[in-house]
Order: sequence, then structure tokens, then C-alpha cells
Amino acid sequence: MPPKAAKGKEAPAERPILGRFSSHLKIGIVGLPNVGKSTLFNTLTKMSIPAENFPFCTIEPNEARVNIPDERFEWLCQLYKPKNESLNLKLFPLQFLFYMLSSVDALEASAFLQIHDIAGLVRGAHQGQGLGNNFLSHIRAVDGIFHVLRAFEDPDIIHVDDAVDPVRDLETISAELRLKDIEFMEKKIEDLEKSMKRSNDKQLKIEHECCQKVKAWLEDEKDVRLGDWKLADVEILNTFQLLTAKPVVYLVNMNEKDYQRKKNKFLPKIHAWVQEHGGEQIIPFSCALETNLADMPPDEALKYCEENKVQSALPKIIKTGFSAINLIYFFTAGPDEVKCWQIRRQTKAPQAAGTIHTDFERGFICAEVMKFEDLKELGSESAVKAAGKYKQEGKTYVVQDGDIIFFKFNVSGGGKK
Ligand SMILES: Nc1nc2c(ncn2[C@@H]2O[C@H](COP(=O)(O)OP(=O)(O)OP(=O)(O)O)[C@@H](O)[C@H]2O)c(=O)[nH]1
Ligand SMILES: [Mg+2]
Repeated sequence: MPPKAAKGKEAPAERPILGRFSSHLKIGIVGLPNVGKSTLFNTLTKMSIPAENFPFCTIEPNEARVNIPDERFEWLCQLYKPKNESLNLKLFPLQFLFYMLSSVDALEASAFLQIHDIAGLVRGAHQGQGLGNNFLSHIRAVDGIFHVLRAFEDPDIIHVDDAVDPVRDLETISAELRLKDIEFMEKKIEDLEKSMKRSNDKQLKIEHECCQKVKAWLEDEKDVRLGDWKLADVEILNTFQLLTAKPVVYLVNMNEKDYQRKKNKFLPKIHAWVQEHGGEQIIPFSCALETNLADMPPDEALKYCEENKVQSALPKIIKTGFSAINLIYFFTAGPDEVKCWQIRRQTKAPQAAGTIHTDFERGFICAEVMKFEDLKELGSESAVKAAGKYKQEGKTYVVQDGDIIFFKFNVSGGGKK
């Protein structure tokens, strides 16, 4: 047995992540009809899609990309002054950087969140009610969920279950997703049992045991993402794309006054429910305020926010969603270009290099890495080097958010850097 001290030195292994291993991940906006999903989507993307007082006005999932506001990216552009002039944005307060970013073409260089606006779901959806299975398949295709809750009262806006009650709505949606997952697991178990009659493959037995465990967990009214699964289970689960395995961020839509005073009569109950069901992040926002701000020119919006002591919640929503689906990004920075490259958390250096070019991954030699914080503190690349904080990392290095990386690679016959 190895000595205990040696064991203690090892960094604790990060928990395996549930979900697709890809840098092209998406988040879906989910909730009951008429809670403000499309209105949120519109303000996030400034695209105009129908948002009417009529349940199911979103029939097909709508999709858009929004840039991730980041002061670090901005700071790097100031330092390197990349040739591409359009990247030299002026320093703006973060929430307005977002407005700037969404209107500048060059922002292919910044990281982005891909968002789908999904049609509203109603009780019984797993059995085909409302848009039923159709909409559930749209949720299956995304990697995380913005769960929008209605906490605003307005007699003119129909609620499918008559009265405004976000905790009941939370129960409705989470039950639908869970019921659909149970149905999926039952079918899977049935298929596995058929295969097991024909074959003695050990893997089938392992999968069968895993499925039984997951089904029992769901029947216990627990979501799959909240389980403490072993790596072998996660590998099996990741072939299923279960609805309750996806990370959730709760977005609570309230009127502007409640949002401004940070008080809403439903909020404590929502908070208590979420704490009991996994404790994921809750972000209050106001569709009414965001719509107003989106309709104003940036300077007027800034003035409005200062005068009314409010801030747009959109930058926080975008950043939280990005992080919730386990995306991070690293930078490449130089006189030609400053660029963010998004990858999934736990990606190793060669695969991160592969997001830039497959040759970088194929011929990977090493990654020269400095931390954004070190560069910011010391002021220049040479100062970072002089301080011994410019590191060469190998194939097993797990890239961290905010790393500034220069990859060295060599494809056969090349010898290039
Ligand atoms: N008073 C008030 N009305 C809102 C607010 N947010 C959205 N609405 C209105 O509610 C109605 C429905 O909004 P949508 O954004 O289309 O709702 P949805 O959740 O996308 O609905 P479905 O696509 O049908 O599932 C529209 O008339 C919006 O203007 C809000 O914060 N306050
Ligand atoms: Mg909609």
C-alpha cells in the first residue's frame, strides 16, 4: 500500500462530467408556455421572432449565438493591439460591453453561447400533450437548460394552469422531464434484456445494472444530474442524452419593480424548492426591463440603468449558461489577432490545440502557457517569462479557463512552430 502522505499530494480527480464531450455545446430555453422564453431569447439575440400572448407561438426551435462578454478579452486586445482594428474596442462597463459585442462583426474572435428557444411544454407532454414528444426531442438535442419561470403577474397574459405559481410550474416541468427519462430507461432495459437472451456479453449485464440503478433513482423523483455516478456509469449515461442529466440554470422572470428592489413574493419559495432539488443557480431577471433596454441606443440604456439603479441581467445569464454547460475558453494572443477558443472543461492540451487546427493536435509538441492573471499583474509577456511564470506543458496538461496559450507542433516534414 502506498504511504498515506504520497496519496494526499495528488490533486483530487475532477468528477467525470455528464454530457457530450464537444466544444460545440448548446443551451435550450425551457419552461411552460407564455412565461417569457421567446421574449428573453429576443433580447438575448436581438433577433425578432414571434413573441405573442398565445401559447406555443414558438413551433420550431429557434437558434442563435450570443457572444460572451469578457473584460479579459478586451484587456488583451488593448495590450496586443491586434491588426484587426475592429477588435480594439473601447473599455465599457461590462454590461455595455455586451451590447457592443453583439453588434461588432469581428466577434468571431470572442467565445459564444449557442441558444435554442424551445416551445413551451405542458403537463402530460411526455404522453404527447401540447407539442409533446416533439418538444422533448428538442430538449434532448441541447446540453443544458435555461429553465424560465414566470413570477410576474399580469391578468392579460394567459397562464396555461390559470394562476401564477412558479413552484407548481417547477414541479410540472421537472416531473415531465423525469417521466420521459423513466420511459426511455424502461425501453432501454427491455432492449437490453432481449439482447441478453441472445448473448452472454458482459457489457450488456453492466449496462443493464446501470440502467436499473438509474431508473430506480428517477422513480425516487430524483434527477439524473444530481446522482453521484461512477465513471463507468457516466460513460454509459453519456450515450443516452437523458433530459434530467442536463445542467439547469433557473431564470426567474419578474416585473421591473420587483427586479429592481430584489424582492418578489414567489422568490423565497422558488429558492427553497431549488435548494431541495439540487441547489443550482437561480438568476432573477425582468423580461420587461430587458426589452426596454434592448430597444434603446446603448448610451440611453446606460443612462436609464444609472438613473434607476438597475442592471441588465443578460451578461450574467449568458456567462452562467456558458459555464453551466461546462464550457471554458483559452486565449491565443499576438500582434495579428487575439482570439478565444472554447472547449469543454477537462480538455487536455492536444485536444485544445485541435480546436485551432487538426495539425496542431496531430503534431502537438507542447503548450506554452501563461495565466491571464499573471500577464495582467506583470504587464507583459517578457515580465511573465522573467518571473518564471511562462510554463511549458505537455500532453496531459488540462487546459484551464483564461490560459493564454502558444502551441508548438510539428507535422511530418514540417518542423514548424
Ligand atoms: N407583463 C409581462 N409580460 C410579459 C413578460 N415577459 C413576457 N411577457 C408577455 O408574455 C407573452 C408571452 O411571451 P413569450 O416570450 O412569447 O412566451 P414563451 O414562453 O416564449 O411562450 P411559448 O413560446 O408559447 O411557450 C407575450 O405577450 C409577452 O409580451 C413580463 O416580464 N411581463
Ligand atoms: Mg416562445
